[in-house]
Amino acid sequence: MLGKFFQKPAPGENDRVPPGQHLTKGFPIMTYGAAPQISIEEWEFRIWGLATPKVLRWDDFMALPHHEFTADFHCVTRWSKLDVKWTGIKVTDLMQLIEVDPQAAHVMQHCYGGYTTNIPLADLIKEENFFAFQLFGEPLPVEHGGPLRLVVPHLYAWKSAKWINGLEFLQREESGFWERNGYHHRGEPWAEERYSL
Ligand SMILES: Nc1nc2c(c(=O)[nH]1)N[C@H]1C(S)=C(S)[C@@H](COP(=O)(O)O)O[C@H]1N2
Ligand SMILES: [Mo]
Repeated sequence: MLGKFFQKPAPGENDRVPPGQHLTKGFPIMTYGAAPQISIEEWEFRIWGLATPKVLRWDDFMALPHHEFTADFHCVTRWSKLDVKWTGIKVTDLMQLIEVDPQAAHVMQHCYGGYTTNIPLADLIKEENFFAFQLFGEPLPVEHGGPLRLVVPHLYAWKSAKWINGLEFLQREESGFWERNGYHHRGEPWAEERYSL
């Protein structure tokens, strides 16, 4: 018999939960180290590596079109949260402002606080990826990456850098923080790309 507290997924939700994941209604905070506090006045976003170097201030970034996004969120520690509501800026819109060398095939995401995570360029520039500055209609809380974080819905959430402050374009893949510590290089939840062997 099913226990009283067993949360049976609603019809249609089951097929949205990748293998080995369970649903959570809350939104856990997963941060390695302390959350950095950055004011909008001091905030900067840098482009470097195999791209024309550029520094964007908060107002430059916010001048890009704003959109609402609903996305599922999958942490490699086995929780998933469906239908997270964000407001943000499409990665593809940011890409219009920057000039990338045709040799670039990988990207390192850099953050305030020193966290890094690598991503193939093709996985970064998907139409559904965005830089979020609101969560459920409120300014993005600091602990969830405010003032601005990346969200890459099709990969495990360690690829969604909180407090992101730069993109370094690379020819070859390099390892970010968790990838150096054994996490998978790509991290596709439907293929359970959790750890590297
Ligand atoms: N800068 C930074 N970004 C980060 C992390 C981090 O520790 N530092 N943790 C990652 C991991 S493992 C996950 S699951 C998600 C968690 O996002 P949340 O804390 O908003 O749930 O952020 C990712 N982005
Ligand atoms: Mo995570």
